Amino acid sequence: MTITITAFDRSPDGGKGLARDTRVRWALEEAGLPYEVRPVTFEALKQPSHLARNPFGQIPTYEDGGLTLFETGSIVLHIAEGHAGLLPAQAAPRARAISWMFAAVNTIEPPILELANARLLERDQPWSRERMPLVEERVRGRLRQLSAWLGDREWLDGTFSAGDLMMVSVLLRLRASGILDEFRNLAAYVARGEARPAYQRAFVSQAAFNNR
Ligand code: GTB
Repeated sequence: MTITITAFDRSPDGGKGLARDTRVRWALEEAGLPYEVRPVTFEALKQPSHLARNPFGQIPTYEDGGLTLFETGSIVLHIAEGHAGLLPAQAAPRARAISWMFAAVNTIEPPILELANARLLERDQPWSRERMPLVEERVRGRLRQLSAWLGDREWLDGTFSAGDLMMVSVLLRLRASGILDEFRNLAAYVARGEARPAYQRAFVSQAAFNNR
């Protein structure tokens, strides 16, 4: 049975890899798994057939035989648990890699999303300019801590793992703001992730999909 994921019929970024199907494509490429992509329009996202896959009416979802999953963290973990290369075999480093996956979505991603919302959705509000430095500083605060941990390590904890895949994916959303480049080791870390052949394949396929 071929794995099927869902993605925006046309991503608002026009194929820059920022929509969250890219991280699932990347995990599938790292694992060497073939997959199909079902496009979903914004209208179809909120229809019963898609809500049965994801109750929140979002992409991406993952289907394999009888199993349907939503939430990128859970999808990437499921892929990583079943295939070599994304999680260490030994119990302790494996548990630490999973901690980094949670850190990516629970600790680093929320202030980055807050910044994206402030810039995209709230910029016309009368309080937007006044609030922006506060929102940006929350992102910098987390990046300072992450940067201090990373130091001159290549990856977050030993070899590349699903923790790095999730963290790089989350940090990529920041690049356009310029804030990522304030942290030289984090910018280099993200570039190392993007240079992986599996990421390159995922990026090219989502771009081709969005420009089909
Ligand atoms: N926590 C969920 C997960 O990790 O799976 C979040 C999923 C999510 O936010 N999905 C978004 C979605 O379906 C797409 S990725 N939104 C439609 C809706 O909620 O109605 C977010 C996204 C979209 C577009 C860009 N872009 O164009 O730059 C970037 C990120």
